[in-house]
Amino acid sequence: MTKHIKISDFLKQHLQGEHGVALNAILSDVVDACKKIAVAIDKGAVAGNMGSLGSENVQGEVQKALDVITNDIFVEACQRSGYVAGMVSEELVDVIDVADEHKKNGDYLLMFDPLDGSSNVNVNISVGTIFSILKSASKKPDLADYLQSGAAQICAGYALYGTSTMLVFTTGNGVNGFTLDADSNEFLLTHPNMQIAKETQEFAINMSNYRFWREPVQRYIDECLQGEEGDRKKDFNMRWVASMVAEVHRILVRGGVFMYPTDTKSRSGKLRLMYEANPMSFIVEQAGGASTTGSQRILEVQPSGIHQRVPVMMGCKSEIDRIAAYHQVTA
Ligand code: AHM
Ligand code: MG
Repeated sequence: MTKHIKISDFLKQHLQGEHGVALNAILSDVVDACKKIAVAIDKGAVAGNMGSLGSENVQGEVQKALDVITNDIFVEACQRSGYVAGMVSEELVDVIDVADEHKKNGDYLLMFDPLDGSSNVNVNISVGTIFSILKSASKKPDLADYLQSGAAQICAGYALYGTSTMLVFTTGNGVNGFTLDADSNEFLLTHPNMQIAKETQEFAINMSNYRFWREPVQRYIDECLQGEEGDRKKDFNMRWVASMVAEVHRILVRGGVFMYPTDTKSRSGKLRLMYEANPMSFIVEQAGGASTTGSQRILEVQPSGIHQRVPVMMGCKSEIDRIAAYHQVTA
């Protein structure tokens, strides 16, 4: 059997330079958090994790929904290193201050979505965790310190809780994927230097929103659907998992594009810039792909709020360039 490198050894070997020590510590905590989240998800209904907030189980104990459980796991694990000055979670309206006992000299910011695709939980389909690390200008960050464009990220990654649990991340030097080995409970490097295929015949979009999309998106999808007989002269396949992590992972492994564009129902798009679109865009670009709002590279969007939404189109570079060009035509 191939001997795979443990993630802890990989971090020691590969994280050097200005952020090396801090990133090693923060990522080690992220690894720990994702392992714990994998266990919580895996237990599912057996642990009573599927209930909604406020409901009671048969013992009269209040059940906690998995999105709250996973948020608490992530915050608890990731404040320990002493390098994190503050966090932002999809689950919490305000920024999260690091507990006093963990406050040291941290000046890094951690943005995360602890359970992406959470509507999949009750039907036992893949979900994920997404994270992004920024450097703060201050050890006591205020809102302005958080509002950095995605180009400033020093690390981004996701965990995918699928048929196996994987952790994929970049620090701006390529993308590497690790699979959780159930025997040793270690993440092992199984997908070194992940690259997005230069050509594709697969797209992922929620087709039920077709009538709400803008013309450039309808045009792109229409052409894909015309297949061999249309201008594209090739047939396209479609996938929709309803979990961005699973869609992006599929694109890293076998190519494609993922789209959650703006539409007349949600004029800013559905997905969140700082802990969904930005980290995934950083990974996709580092794997040779591209990412756009339609009119702008996502990593260059200047955020105005920590929970800001943004239209998202990412994946195979030649397809994303085509989609951006269609937006130019109608701009
Ligand atoms: P969530 O963070 O509340 O789970 O929402 C984000 C998810 C993405 O993972 C996924 O791409 C999208 O919402 C699915 O949306 P839809 O309900 O239109 O299928
Ligand atoms: Mg999400």
